[in-house]
Amino acid sequence: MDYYMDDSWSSSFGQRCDMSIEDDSLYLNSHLNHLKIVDYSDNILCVTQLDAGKRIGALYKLKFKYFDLESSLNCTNDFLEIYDSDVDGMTGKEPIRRFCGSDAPNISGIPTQRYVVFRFKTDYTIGGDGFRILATRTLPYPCFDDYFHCKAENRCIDGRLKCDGTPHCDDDADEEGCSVLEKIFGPIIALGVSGLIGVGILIVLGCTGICVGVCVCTCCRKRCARLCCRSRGNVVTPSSGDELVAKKTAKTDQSVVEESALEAPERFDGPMSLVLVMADPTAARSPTPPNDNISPVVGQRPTSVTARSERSPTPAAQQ
Ligand SMILES: [Ca+2]
Ligand SMILES: [Ca+2]
Repeated sequence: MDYYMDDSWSSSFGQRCDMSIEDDSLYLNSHLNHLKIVDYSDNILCVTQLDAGKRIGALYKLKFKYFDLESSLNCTNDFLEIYDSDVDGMTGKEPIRRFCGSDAPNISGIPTQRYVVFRFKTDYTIGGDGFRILATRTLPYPCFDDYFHCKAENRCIDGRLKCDGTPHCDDDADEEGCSVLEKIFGPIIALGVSGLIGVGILIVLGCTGICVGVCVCTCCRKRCARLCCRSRGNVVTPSSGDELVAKKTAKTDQSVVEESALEAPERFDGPMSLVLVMADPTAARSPTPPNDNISPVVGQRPTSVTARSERSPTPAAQQ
């Protein structure tokens, strides 16, 4: 479960300023910033107490996941103070330590009593990523039946913390030997409500980005196709589409064929010209009519050959 020390939030969103919390495992955060993209607020003053419960020897074990507060001399601007006490509520004691800056605080050996109190204060300017603390309630060994023994520190934790996706023992022994399902759902459970909200926001943003990208690409393809057709001299209306473009192209090709047929006598080139060049010497040696020796290739366009032959008399005819 995640709790926050941002007094600008409502308690319904996990804010626990001036409150006491008793839980086997919890995260205490400066504010909602799991992705480290939002600084904590200015002018915060929040005090939160953790209660390890009535069982003899019950203590909280603390572990900083990250820590980043504005640095200042003697931590006078922004700071986090930690107290411990055997009585309910902070009663004017000196803190165990005051923390600021970006180095993860060394909190080994604290707290040593049932109650641990956090006091978070910020000034009017300059923020940071804040902090995120994993607090685990531990009991002395030997353990109760429904507890798990962390051998590394010889303390006991609630059995429900075994294979829940979050390492609680110093050697992570509570996350070893887990089933496949526990390994799949454990990290999801460990995200907590705020973590799941963050993941949901990322998924929505990702899907939105993909949809926008697809729309932009589709529009660009259509626009590029129109520009390409216009550059070839075709007339395309915005609503014509590919089918109309094909019709226009086919019509244009047909017109070219008809024009070529009309202009064929004047545009006699390629293989036809080659036949005429070779036919002239033959005509000089023999007065045989040219149509009798036309090759099959030339026969495809007999009219053109006849017309060109009449305009270009053979040397024999000139003599
Ligand atoms: Ca500050
Ligand atoms: Ca665990």
